[in-house]
Amino acid sequence: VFDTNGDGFIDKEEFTFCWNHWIKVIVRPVSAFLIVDVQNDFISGTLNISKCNAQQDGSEVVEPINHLLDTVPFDCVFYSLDWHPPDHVSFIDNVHMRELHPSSPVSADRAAAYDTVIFAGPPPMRQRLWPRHCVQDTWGAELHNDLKIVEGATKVYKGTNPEVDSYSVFWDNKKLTDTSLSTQLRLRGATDIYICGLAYDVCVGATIADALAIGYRAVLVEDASRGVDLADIEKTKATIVNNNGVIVRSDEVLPMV
Ligand code: VGL
Ligand code: ZN
Repeated sequence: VFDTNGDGFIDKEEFTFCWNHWIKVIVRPVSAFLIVDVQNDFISGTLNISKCNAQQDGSEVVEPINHLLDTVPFDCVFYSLDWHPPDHVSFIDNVHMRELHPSSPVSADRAAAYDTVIFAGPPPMRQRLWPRHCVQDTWGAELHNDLKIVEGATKVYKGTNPEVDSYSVFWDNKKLTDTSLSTQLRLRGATDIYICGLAYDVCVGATIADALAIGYRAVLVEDASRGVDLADIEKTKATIVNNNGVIVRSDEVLPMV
């Protein structure tokens, strides 16, 4: 990250930048708590993760998240929302709206939810298809009713471009546009991001990968996250650890004394 000119070495300016960053992280940490996509559709609606391969109950994240919000004095709190227009590219029932690339592993007529197709583009774009979910201003897109919404928190909307999906809360999958999250974190001088929510192996995983790539100290709160696929959850964990992220239980995130 700090080899900004990509020559394989950390030169003097790069070292100074790196040092200024890390000394701040160590001496004066500023924490952000990011609650990813705890929305009705993922818990009991059209993309109910309890019906997916891992059969996990998404509603179980609500209690540990509320407990963290009540007990830990995070410097700032963010709630992300998957927020799709009706003609979104990720919806299986929209697959006929756009041309597929000849190399697509499945044709539009045979494609089913959870399959991956390649849209023609240009450029060609791989896309996993999902049941229609989190459509803007519908019940399915609302945050779970029991989730505590703290005062002064910021909501971050993603997946609003009909042509591109957005798993990470930082950027869409093609890195065309960033959400307000990067700006907000920079404005608040955040150094540490605690991430949790749904789905562990999709949006939570993509978000923590980006957070680590940017250079944040990133912590995944495991018991406050639930996912779609057990093998993918294991891959997500390995990626986090291999990139110097931390995985903790919510009872390990202690209020400061
Ligand atoms: C998500 C699938 C499709 C998520 C969003 O929030 O993890 N998963 N869109
Ligand atoms: Zn989505």
